[in-house]
Amino acid sequence: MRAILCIALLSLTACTNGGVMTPSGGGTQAQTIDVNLTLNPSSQTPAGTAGGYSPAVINVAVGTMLRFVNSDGFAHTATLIPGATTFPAGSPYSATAQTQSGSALSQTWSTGNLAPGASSQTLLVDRAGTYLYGCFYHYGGPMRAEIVAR
Ligand SMILES: [Cu+2]
Repeated sequence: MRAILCIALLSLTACTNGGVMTPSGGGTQAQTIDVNLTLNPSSQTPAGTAGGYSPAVINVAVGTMLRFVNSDGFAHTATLIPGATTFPAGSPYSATAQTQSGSALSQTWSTGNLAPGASSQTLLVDRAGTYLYGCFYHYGGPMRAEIVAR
């Protein structure tokens, strides 16, 4: 009985160390996208002009988790533009973007209003593909970016 407990504890320790050392491994550690219209400059991407999020294009592995953190001094959202391969010229959003929804990248999702300093829900990277998203308030800023899941 005592030996079994000891082995269990050793396994837990090994798991924790592995999770910290491996950027995309483990599954519990979410990758973070910084949300900041003030500090993240606009840049050109294959989908059009991005800005307000860092990185502007993030590469993630299927099976990992993503989270948005607002480091700006005012509110933003990060909201999927369903089915888009280039950024639409005008805002694609309705007021529903202001309410948090979704937990999987390939389905409809929005962080809702992210107050200064706030973190979003985690999104499971459930399916390979290119996902464009932006901010309900500052889409034309431009405030939009891209997630590439493989
Ligand atoms: Cu914004």
